[in-house]
Amino acid sequence: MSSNPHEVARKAADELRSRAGVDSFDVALVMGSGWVSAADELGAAGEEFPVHELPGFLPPAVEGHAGLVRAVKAGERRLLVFLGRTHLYEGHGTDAVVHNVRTATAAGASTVILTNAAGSLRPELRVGRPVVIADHINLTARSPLRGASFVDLTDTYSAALRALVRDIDPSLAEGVYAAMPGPHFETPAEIRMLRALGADLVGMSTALEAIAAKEQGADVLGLSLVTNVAAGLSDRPLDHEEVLETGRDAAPGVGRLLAAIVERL
Ligand code: 6GU
Repeated sequence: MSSNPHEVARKAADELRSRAGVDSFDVALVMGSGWVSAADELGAAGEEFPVHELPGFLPPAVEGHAGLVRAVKAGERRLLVFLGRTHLYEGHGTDAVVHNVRTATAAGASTVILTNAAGSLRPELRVGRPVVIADHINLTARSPLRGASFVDLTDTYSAALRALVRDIDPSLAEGVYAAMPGPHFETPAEIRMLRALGADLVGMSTALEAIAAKEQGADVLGLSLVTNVAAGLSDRPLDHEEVLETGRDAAPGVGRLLAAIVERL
């Protein structure tokens, strides 16, 4: 992205609001691998179109990342739902990765819900279950911020939103998400390292978007769907198809959870 990325995000937000016929959005949701069909549970879908029609967005690269943006009305709440995201491993840099969040906050969203597919590092975090992200370890060696933007990441994943989710479903576990650059999965030795570092989940997204959302003053909720057990912790080989399949099976349940969360915001 050549010009100021925040400027491009404001342009994208303006075009989005005008196409959706909405003055301002309240909540943004980013639906990661395995979460896309869960979006259908959120409420009445309004305008929907390929996100790359907006300034600054790239065409999708990976199967299962639909690359659509949808306006949804859920009661009084205006939701902005991204079906798919740009990942760092696509090679377009951090501005491309967080352009969704910057566009959403520029369009008024003060709550950002980030969802993803993750590998589990703990036996209690079972395949097919959503896990509330308590914190992250950003191992991408990148930041979406530039210059003297010393954002406090103490409460990156809002304690209030985490409490709300666990009030809705007290059986949900919480975990620390390790963000890796990908696109390969980890070696068993790297998974042992991540466990030693205090991670419970591993994936290739979310952390940079959460940082960008905090820079804009938004409250962030992170939810991982455990789609597989990480390398060396099970006999099963890892593949992207397994990730998508688990997501499809879990979609109605996690969709109802999201709908319940949005209703109570
Ligand atoms: Cl095991 N690793 C990473 N980096 N991303 C994942 C994953 C594992 N499982 C789902 N996404």
